[in-house]
Amino acid sequence: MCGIVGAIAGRDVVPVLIEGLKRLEYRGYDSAGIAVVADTGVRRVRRTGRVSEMESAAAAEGFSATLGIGHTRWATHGGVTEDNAHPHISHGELALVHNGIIENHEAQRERLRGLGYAFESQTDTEVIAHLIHHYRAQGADLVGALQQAVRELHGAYAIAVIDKRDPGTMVAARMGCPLLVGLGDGENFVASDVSAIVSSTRRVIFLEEGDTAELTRDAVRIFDADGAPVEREVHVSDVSLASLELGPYRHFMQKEIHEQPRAVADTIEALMDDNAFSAELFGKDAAGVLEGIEAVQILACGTSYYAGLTARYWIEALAGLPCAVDIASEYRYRQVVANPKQLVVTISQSGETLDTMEALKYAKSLGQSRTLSICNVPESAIPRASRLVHYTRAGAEIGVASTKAFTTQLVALFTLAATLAKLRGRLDARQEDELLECLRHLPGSIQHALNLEPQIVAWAELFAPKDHALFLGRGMHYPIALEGALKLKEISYIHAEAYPAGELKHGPLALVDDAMPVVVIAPNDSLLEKVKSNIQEVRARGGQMFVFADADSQFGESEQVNVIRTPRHAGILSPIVHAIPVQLLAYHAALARGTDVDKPRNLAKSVTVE
Ligand code: HGA
Repeated sequence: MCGIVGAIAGRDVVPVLIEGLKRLEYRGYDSAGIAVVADTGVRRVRRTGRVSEMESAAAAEGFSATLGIGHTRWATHGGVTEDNAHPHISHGELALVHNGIIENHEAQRERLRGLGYAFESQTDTEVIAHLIHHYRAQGADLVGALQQAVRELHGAYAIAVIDKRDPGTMVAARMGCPLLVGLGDGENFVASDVSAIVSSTRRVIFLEEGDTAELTRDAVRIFDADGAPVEREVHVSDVSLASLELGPYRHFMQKEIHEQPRAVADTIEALMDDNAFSAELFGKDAAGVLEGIEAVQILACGTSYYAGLTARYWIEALAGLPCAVDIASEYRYRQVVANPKQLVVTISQSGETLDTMEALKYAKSLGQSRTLSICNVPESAIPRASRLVHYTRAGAEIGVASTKAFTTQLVALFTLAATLAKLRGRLDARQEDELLECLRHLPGSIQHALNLEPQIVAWAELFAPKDHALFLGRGMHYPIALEGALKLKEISYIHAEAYPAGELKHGPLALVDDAMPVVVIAPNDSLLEKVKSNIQEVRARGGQMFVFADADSQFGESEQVNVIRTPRHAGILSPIVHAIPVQLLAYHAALARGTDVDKPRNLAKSVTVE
C-alpha cells in the first residue's frame, strides 16, 4: 500500500527520495510524487503510474534540494488522478504525505472550508495539510502545529511534512500506520518501511503510536502522544540490500519461490540448535502464557489465513486442542464468545495488516490476553502488540503474491503445534525426535519440489488460455488447494476456486467440462483412495485433471489425467512441500499470459487499510 520516504541532508535528496520510492514499489501503488523545499519555495511533481514516470518529470524540471518528501499512493479516498496523488500542499507553503485513512475528513473539510481553505483533491489527506497550516497561522511552530492537528484526527496515519518557512526541519507523526526515523551522519530520514532508506542508513527508530518527531540534519526529537519529549530505542536493521534486488531472476516472485529451502532452513535454525521444541522459541515468558491454555484461536487474512487453516489440523492432531481459524476482518465485527484461556494467534507477513491488528485489539478487549504473533518483520506493529512472538526468517518478501512467507509461516505454526503437544504431555522423546527429523528434511524436500519446474512450465502453457480452474484437496491439503487457487487468481487473473475434493458432488461438479482444468493435490496419505474416487467422478464428466501426486503413491496417468510426481510423501509436513508446485503453476501461467507478476493489478503488498 502507500509508502513514505523523506530526507533532510547536506546533499541533494532527490535521488534518495526516488530510490526510496522505487524500493517501496513492491507494496503496490497507483501514483507517485515528491515535494522539496528549494530556494524558490515548495516544488512538487506527481504522476499517476510508475515512479519512473515521475522520476523523468522531476529530472526534466531540474529538481534538486536538501529537504524533501516522497510518496507512493494506493488510492482509498478519491480516484487515481494526479490531483489526488501526494504530496498535498497548503497555501503553496506546506507539503505533506500521508499513509492511512482519516475517518473524520468530511467534518474537517467543512470546518476548514469555513476557515477559507480551498480543496484541490478528493482525498481525506488534504485536510491534514490545511489543518497543520491553520495551526501554524495561529503562531505554532511546525511540530507544535502538527501535534495540535493530529489531536483532531480520527483514523490511521503516518505523516511527513515540510514547510518552506522551515527549510531546516521535517516533522512526522504516526498512529496506526508504521513510520520510522532513519539516523544518518549529518542527515536524517523518515520512511514507512526500512527498505526505503537502507542504502543511506541502517540505524532506525520505530515511532510508537501517537508519537511525533522533529528532524533537522543533526538532531531528531521525538515526542509521545501527550507531547512530552521521549527517548526511543535505536535499532540496527539487518535487511540486506541483496534481498531487495532481483539478481539473476526475472521476477521477485520467482526469486522468492526459489529462496524457500533457505528461508525454511533459517526459520528452523534456532529449533535445530536446541534440538527440542521449547516454549522459549515463542518468547521469554512463553511457558507461563502457554500453560493451561484450553483452545487456540487463529486470526489472519489472505494467504496467512490459509496457513492458519492448515495449522488447525496440526494443532488438533498433535496438541489435542480445539482450534478455530477466522478471517480477521470478519472476527473483528462478530460478537465472539471470549475465552481467556484461549491462545490468540495472529499471522501477518508484514506485521502491519490492519484487519489482523484490529482483530487482535478486539480479542484483547474481550479479556483474551494470551496472544502470539507469527510475523516476518521484526518490531512491526502486531508483534509489538502481542505478548509472544515467533519471527519467521523468510527475509524481505517483495512480490505481492506471498510465497516464502507462507511456507515459513507453516513451519512456525507446525513448531507451535508440536510445542503445545509437548507442553501438554502428548509428545514423548521418540515422537519429538521424529518430528524434528521431519523438519530437518524439509528444505531438501522443498528443493526436490522446485526441481519439478520444467514439467510445471509445460502445464502452465495449457492453463494460460483458460478462463477458469478448479483446485481440489482433502484434509490438511485442502488449504493448499485454496492457496493454489488464490495464487492463480492473484497473478494470472484466471478465475479459480478451491474445494475439499469430497464436496465436489455437492455442487461444483456442475462446472466440470473439458474447458475446466482441475488441479488435484493428491499426497500419499490416508485420504489418497478417497481422492482417487473423487478424480474418477471428474473423469466421468470429461474433466481434464492435473494431479500433483507423491512419488510413492502409485498414481496412474491416462488421457484425461496428467500427473506430476512430487517428492516422496513428507508425512505431516506434506502441505508445505505441496505448496511449492501450486506456486510454480501460478507463476508460469501468469508469465505465459504476460501479466505483471510482481505487481498484480489492484493489489498491494501490506494491506494497511480496512
Ligand atoms: N487515504 C489516502 C492514503 C491511502 C493509503 O494510505 N493507502 O495505502 C489517499 O487515498 O490518498
